Amino acid sequence: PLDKNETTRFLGDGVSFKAKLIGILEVSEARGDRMCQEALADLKMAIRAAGEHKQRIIINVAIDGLRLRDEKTGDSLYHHPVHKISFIAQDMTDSRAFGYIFGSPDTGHRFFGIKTDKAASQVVIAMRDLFQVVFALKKKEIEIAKQ
Ligand code: I3P
Repeated sequence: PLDKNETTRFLGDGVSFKAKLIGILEVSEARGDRMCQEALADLKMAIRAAGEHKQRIIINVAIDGLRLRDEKTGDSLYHHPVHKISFIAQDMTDSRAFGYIFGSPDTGHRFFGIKTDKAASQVVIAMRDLFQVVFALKKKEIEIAKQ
């Protein structure tokens, strides 16, 4: 069922979170928790080895997908429609980190590693809620098209 209040949360810019981009890594599969845990660990090691600060970003969780913006400029860095996000993983060793896989069999799959300002579970839950809203909207669209 399509919940009005739930849907409203995700309109426009949707729900926003402060975060930092740990890094991006090409991965071989669309899903898999082990692979994601390894990707997170590798990305964290790489940024530490480089001695660089992670880029500060804003994550917008919205109907048209996830948008990662540079916190300072507001510039959109990445836009990830929901239907091409295949997996989400919370960092098992860090309550403030998570990542997700974006892509398709044609373009390949990329893992986005993110460090959150507050608990990563807040973002993960918002993404799961969004997926349900988008699914319910799609279902409704199909029902209307059938009439
Ligand atoms: C910082 C500290 C922060 C970390 C920051 C580090 O190191 O580890 O916790 O922010 O990362 O620079 P230091 O204590 O030596 O200053 P996060 O917890 O958000 O990762 P950053 O430089 O990539 O922002």
